[in-house]
Amino acid sequence: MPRLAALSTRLPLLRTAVAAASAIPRRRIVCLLPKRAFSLAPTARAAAAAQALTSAQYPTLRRNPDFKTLNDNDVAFFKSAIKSPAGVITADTPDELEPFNQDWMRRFKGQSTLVLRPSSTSEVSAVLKYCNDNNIAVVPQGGNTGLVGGSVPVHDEVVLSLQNMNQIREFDPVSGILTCDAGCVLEVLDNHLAQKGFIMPLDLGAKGSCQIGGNVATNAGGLRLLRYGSLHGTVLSMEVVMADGRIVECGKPLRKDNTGFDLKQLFIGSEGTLGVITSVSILTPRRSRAVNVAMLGVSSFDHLMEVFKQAKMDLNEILSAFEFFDRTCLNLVKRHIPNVRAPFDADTRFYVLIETSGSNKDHDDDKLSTFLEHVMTEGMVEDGALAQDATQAAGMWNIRETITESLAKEGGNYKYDLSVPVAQLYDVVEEMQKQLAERGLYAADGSATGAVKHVVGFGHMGDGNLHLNLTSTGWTTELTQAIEPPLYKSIQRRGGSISAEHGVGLMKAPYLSYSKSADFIDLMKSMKKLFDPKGILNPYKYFPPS
Ligand code: FAD
Ligand code: 2HG
Ligand code: ZN
Repeated sequence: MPRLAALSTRLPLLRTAVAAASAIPRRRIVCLLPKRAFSLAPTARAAAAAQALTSAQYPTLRRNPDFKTLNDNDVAFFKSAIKSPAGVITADTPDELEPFNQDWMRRFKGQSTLVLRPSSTSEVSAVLKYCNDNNIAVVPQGGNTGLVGGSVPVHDEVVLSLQNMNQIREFDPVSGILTCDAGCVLEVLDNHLAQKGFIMPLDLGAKGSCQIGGNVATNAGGLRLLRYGSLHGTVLSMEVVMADGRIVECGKPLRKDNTGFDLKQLFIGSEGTLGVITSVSILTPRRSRAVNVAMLGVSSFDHLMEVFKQAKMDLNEILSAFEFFDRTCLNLVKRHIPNVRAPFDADTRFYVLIETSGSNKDHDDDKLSTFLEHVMTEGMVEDGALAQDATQAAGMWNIRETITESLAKEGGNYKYDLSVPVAQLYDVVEEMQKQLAERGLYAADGSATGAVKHVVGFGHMGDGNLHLNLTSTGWTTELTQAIEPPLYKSIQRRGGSISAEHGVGLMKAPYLSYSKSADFIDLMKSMKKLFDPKGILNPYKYFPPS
């Protein structure tokens, strides 16, 4: 992979490099990599066994006594309502039950004794009607990759998993509209579309496990949002089962439909609190013919912003990703992920991964060449590399996409996904480092000797979305208190949002007022009452505890 730094040889090199890079196949190759985001080392597994129950971590979240405790008759009903013998998992098989009670971070642990895996919308409807009639609390669950504790029970709620609802219903190659069951795994959908020359408008590191229903329920952002926009724009319609079992079509698979309220928008990002999404129609774009990926090393955040501005100016409509990560992120990936090599040696404070996707290779290569020339001659970039082939491009994406997994391997991991004005993204990280250092909780010299070992920043710079992560030996109330109220106050002061993409779940419910007014929250509660009067859907989450 040619270095971009040596100015004397840069231009000829660059031209060759760009030309060669355009040979990258249309399909992003990360999806060919093994599904690695979900393995944890044996030590982490042992820690999971010792993991405290959520109800013990949050003693004030008492079980709502109005909810029924399951009995044999209830289980018998569910076994009759769900036809597939594998559709009901009970406490008789604790090993099978356990993964549904445990979140991806191994931070939250519920106590459900029943998992239901219906195979059709009518089965979901029968289950919910029964639960509603009998006051049985339910947690809808997709791929269980959520990062805010929303997808697992707090107490003994029944888990309603969409795993067995995984059929692609229809794809129209003229309009690009895909209609599928909510339980379809994102990567499976993307691979299906790739064969037809289309692409899913969203992509996340969790693609091998997360489901489209879960993506819609969390309004997931991810790596392609810069290019294709949010799910609020691309989801055209959905089928939802209400808490009382009614099946409601929210819209039609049409681009334009101005009849009635646009109710689907309410379900996008409702995190299983208003209804269970059973199918989704989504607008999918053509897959780009020419894809280029470059990774650049940058010495300061000011330079990073300059590079971003230049990328928007020079690459404009072909810019499809602008992701950044700091030096510690790269070092952790190198430490924890096998066979990772940075594409160049320069040790810079920040790294940026830039992707372009277009339909005309020569046009894209020219634009990228102009951009790289600008950022190098004007000293914005210290070093960089341009992927020469699909393997190199995958290697670069692999670094960015395995940051989350690397952080998880460090032990306890405090995660914050924040929206702030782009210029302030890294100020939030530095402010946290300073504040924890002043309290003796973090060693600012990088020796990782404090209660908090690392405070890192990375994320979707193009979307103004920072992922602030802290690693420590575990999660404690003291540490949480030292981090969260000051952080959320700072975000409020900056006019930001306490969740850019992961949602509210259990983790951020007490802090919702930092992003939403009291009147707004009241209105949300009224909506909840209307959609789910008995409050059986995903209780204890999303709304501030009263
Ligand atoms: P789950 O985790 O199972 O559920 C999430 C929430 O949605 C829960 O509240 C649940 O009750 C509800 N829910 C699930 N399915 C349904 C349904 N059918 N109907 C109603 N409610 C439902 N997120 C991003 O936004 N951007 C990223 O780039 C990103 N990268 C990630 C990378 C890794 C390695 C990991 C582990 C996670 C990442 N996430 C990211 C977070 C997570 O993957 C997303 O939030 C994802 O959309 C969750 O989908 P899921 O199917 O796993 O849902
Ligand atoms: C990402 O962008 C995900 O990689 C996960 O949203 C972020 O681990 C995190 O904090
Ligand atoms: Zn993200």
